[in-house]
Amino acid sequence: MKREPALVVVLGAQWGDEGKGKLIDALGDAFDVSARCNGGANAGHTVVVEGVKYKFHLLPSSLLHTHTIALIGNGVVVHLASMLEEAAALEKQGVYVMERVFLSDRAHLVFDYHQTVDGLRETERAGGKIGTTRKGIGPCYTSKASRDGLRVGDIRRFRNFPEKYRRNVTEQKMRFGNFEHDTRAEIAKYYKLAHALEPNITDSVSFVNSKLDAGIPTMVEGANAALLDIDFGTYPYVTSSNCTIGGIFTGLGIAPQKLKTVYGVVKAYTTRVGEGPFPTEQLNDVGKTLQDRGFEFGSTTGRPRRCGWLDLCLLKYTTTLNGYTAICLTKLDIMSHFETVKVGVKYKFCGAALSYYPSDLDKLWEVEVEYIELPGWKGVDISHARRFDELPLNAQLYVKYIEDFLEVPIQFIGVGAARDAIIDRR
Ligand code: 2SA
Ligand code: GDP
Ligand code: MG
Repeated sequence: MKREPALVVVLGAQWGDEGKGKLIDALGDAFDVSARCNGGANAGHTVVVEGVKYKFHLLPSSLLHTHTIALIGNGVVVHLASMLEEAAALEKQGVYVMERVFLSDRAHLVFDYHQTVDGLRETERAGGKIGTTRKGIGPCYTSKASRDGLRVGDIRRFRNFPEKYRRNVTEQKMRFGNFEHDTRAEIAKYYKLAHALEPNITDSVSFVNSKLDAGIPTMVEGANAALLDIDFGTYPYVTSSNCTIGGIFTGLGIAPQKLKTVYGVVKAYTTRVGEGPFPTEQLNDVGKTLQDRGFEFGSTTGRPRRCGWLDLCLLKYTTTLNGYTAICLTKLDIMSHFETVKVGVKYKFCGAALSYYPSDLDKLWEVEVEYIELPGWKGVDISHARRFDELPLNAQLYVKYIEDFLEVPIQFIGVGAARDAIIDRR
């Protein structure tokens, strides 16, 4: 692939699982540094190379490129044991990463008790569950915002760690009851981890900015997606980090002027895992076909993903939020199963068209979606197409319709899970 300008960001444009990992890997060869800025091991990014599947959760998906060094930024929440397990799984597949992974000393630590509390909170919510991944993400960001969190830097300067840790566990138990937790063993575990990970811990602000200032090509890997953003998503059915563009700057400590390219990753249809409103959801054969053909199951939890038609109202909103300079449209091959394909183009509430994306969930649960119907390309295998003009005319029209609606060029089109199953229109 061609060389890119110094700083490129890849962001999820819908409710996640758009295929960010696939694009990140496909572009990865052109970048020397790759950084995560938000979320934690709730993310699940799948990369397929020469028939082998690699899964990334907390570690950046660019790591298959052996020249890449990876940074886990201050905005990320890190469960160290999961990170090491993930690294070990990659090692079993022949990919050695830990010497190339750097952790921000400002990143907050996710502890096992955060994961326990995540589950207990979900049980408490009863009918109002969020459908979290139970990876402790929300409770860890809660600790961060309430200023009780422990950071990666705290294991380095271990002196105050045990006391703070004990206090936090006691507080959680006061709130959630006496759950099982071996505090002493955990503290000992972190003492050992501190030594093992000492070479990986860094001041990430100077780390990333020195690379950028030296013109070293750097990619930021957004995790989760715009409609899961804590501020702009379908709150409270969201994750606990900023998955939109602002999360790049607060999650890494870089200045916005340095950013030239923002790739929005858009799945050719829509999926959502977890609870919450989903206006174009298809609880019928269409949804089932998308789920089966697209193999729509969570990469982290294995949960089935809810499926529906492409929602351009949602995408117009996230285009405004994120300012995509270009789009990667993924899984176009999965759309080869329909006589006609529908695209949501307008939301109506009580008969009137909405001119904005509502924050009010009562509206979002109720909106009526107006669709346009386009001719399909049923039965045509597009997985071998590598140029736009190799796509059937109706598939080209579908792409052009989206491009015209969003007024953003679609520079990449995914036609299969494999690294090379992509049309690069740059
Ligand atoms: P959490 O665990 O607190 O972040 O959950 C809050 C909401 O965010 C959703 N969420 C996700 N949505 C899509 N994909 C995610 N990653 C995995 C994947 C999900 C999986 O790649 O498939 O395996 O289930 C992800 N992570 C968080 C979550 O469903 C809640 O709606
Ligand atoms: P992410 O969270 O955005 O990185 O996406 P996930 O990896 O969770 O889910 C996307 C799934 O679709 C993965 O299994 C990918 O291997 C797969 N995938 C990505 N792009 C394409 C594509 O263009 N076509 C097909 N058929 N699969 C794709
Ligand atoms: Mg995913």
